[in-house]
Amino acid sequence: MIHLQSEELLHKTIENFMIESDKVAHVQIGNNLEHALLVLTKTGYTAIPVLDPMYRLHGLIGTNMIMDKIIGLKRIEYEKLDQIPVEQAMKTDIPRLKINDPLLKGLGMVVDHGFVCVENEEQLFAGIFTRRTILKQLNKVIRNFNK
Ligand code: 2BA
Repeated sequence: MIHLQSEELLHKTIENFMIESDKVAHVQIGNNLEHALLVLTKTGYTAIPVLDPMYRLHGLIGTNMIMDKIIGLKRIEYEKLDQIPVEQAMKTDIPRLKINDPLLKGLGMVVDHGFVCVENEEQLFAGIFTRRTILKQLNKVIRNFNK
């Protein structure tokens, strides 16, 4: 029975476990690094998706990428923050999931990534699949297993 429960879980799709796009903090192409740093600081996340107005996913922007862009030879050049658009600092080579991908695929990906962006059939951003979500589910299965 317990084995069956975990089998059922692993055969569910990513759509059942993702954080929906309207609850995901993001920045838009064209926003500058000052705005991105503000969003990251206010939300408390270390990295968030970069989208365009059509909700297509272009990359991820994180505090480390912003700092890397403004570190000069002798000092941190904060005055550059409002001159550089996010697309010049974001990471574009990022893992992606589809809403219909099996949970097991997502599980493998969050071993190396804190979260993975999810796209729908129209290649539009649908949400994110996070390490916390899958750990919560596994925690439930393991606790039931021990009952
Ligand atoms: P981090 O920002 O590095 O956060 C690492 C973990 O710290 C999160 O794991 C979560 O457990 C906790 N955490 C950080 N900030 C939080 C906050 N404001 N509220 C609640 N918990 C917070 P996960 O939840 O597995 O998230 C993994 C990564 O996914 C995060 O890494 C962040 O980059 C991204 N993320 C998660 N939720 C997001 C959201 N609603 N919008 C944008 N990005 C999100």
